[in-house]
Amino acid sequence: MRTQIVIIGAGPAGLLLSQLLLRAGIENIVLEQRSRAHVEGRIRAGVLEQGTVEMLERAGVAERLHREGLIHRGVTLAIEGELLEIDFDRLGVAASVTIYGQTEIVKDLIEAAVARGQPPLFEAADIAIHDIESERPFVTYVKDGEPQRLDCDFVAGCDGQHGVSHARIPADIRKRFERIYPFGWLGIMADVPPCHDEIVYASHERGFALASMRSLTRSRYYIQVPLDEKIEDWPDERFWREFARRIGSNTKHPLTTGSSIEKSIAPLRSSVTEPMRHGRLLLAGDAAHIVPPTGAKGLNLAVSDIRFLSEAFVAFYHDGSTAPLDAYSGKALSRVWKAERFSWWLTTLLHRFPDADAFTRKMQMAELDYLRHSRAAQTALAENYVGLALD
Ligand code: FAS
Ligand code: PHB
Repeated sequence: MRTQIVIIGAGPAGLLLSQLLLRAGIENIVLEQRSRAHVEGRIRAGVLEQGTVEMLERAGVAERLHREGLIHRGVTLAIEGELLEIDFDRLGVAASVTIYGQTEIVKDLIEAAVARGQPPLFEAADIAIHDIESERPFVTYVKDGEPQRLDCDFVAGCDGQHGVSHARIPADIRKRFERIYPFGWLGIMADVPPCHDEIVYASHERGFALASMRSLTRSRYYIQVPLDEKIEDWPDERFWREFARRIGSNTKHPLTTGSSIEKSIAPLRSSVTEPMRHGRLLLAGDAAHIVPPTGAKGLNLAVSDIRFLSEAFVAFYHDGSTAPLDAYSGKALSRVWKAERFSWWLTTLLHRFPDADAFTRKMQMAELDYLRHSRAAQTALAENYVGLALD
């Protein structure tokens, strides 16, 4: 079988790329190793930059997002329980973020693909990428026990941090930059009203905490935990006690507790693979880079990669121009590194590092004090949080 572009991975990056290309008349097939139910059931991000909303509008899948998403024009820090409001409008940062679960974006994109009669090919096993240094690459996989082959012009590696694509960049060319953090996030989802009207990032002696939401009746909360923590050691009651101590009692609404509908521990790391292209293989999203979720950048970076990549493919197929494809890796990495820096900075500022000495702790407290009193520092945080302008 043949198509123009094979997309590996039906996460937000792969699904959005597929939708944009099809709307531009460019044939593509999405190969996904997991089932549709698994992909649609994964709980991940929740904060969308304005640029992400614009891309979902461009893809024609923003109708439910506009109906159900919550617009936030600020974010709050809780420093040892004392609140600091980062008000985007007051700081002259003319932007907002939208609260809408990544799970919902994935469902909307899959529904659009099914509606146009081109659903992702789920449960495709043993996917392998071939001849990316030629002009006739191909992908092999196994479906229902039958070996298959897809010939194409390009392969888009959108298969996340555990995918096969990034390793297809030759080892003597591939460079990986990484920082592993000595803690993880224990996240809980509960059908309880949020304790604050905005997202709250809490810096506390006992560790970081985050109060987020999915709607006015569903909250998403996290606490920093040591890397070796076991989820079974965290019954809901223990989570709620610890979360309440870290978030403090100054939030706008009292903390409503309830049974968790999801609870999991995710490790944190910063990681970038360079370059994001080799021959006819192009990487996008988590397949190329990982950020600690502190800055709410993971999903948004995936979308900005797809903006650059989809525009480059359109230029290739509509105008025969290869320049945007040749510039893709450099252009995407320029934005990736700025988001990596912001996510690393906010993680380093707000978390308790187990091996930190007294001086490091004093540096954190001094920077938090500076942030509290400096409009310039707050503006810098705000403009990074809402998403830097696309170059
Ligand atoms: P994804 O990982 O979402 O999708 C990759 C897809 O490729 C998956 O469906 C996978 O099954 C498939 N795949 C993998 N290997 C394959 C193979 N060999 N063949 C075929 N398919 C294959 N970001 C935030 O902004 N905020 C958050 O709070 C947040 N929380 C997160 C929590 C967790 C546990 C994780 C892992 C990530 C979190 N992220 C968060 C980041 C996350 O949202 C990613 O940035 C986002 O999913 C990136 O989308 P994709 O690049 O499409 O990768
Ligand atoms: C979430 O709602 O899951 C969320 C919000 C902000 C973050 C990370 C996760 O920085």
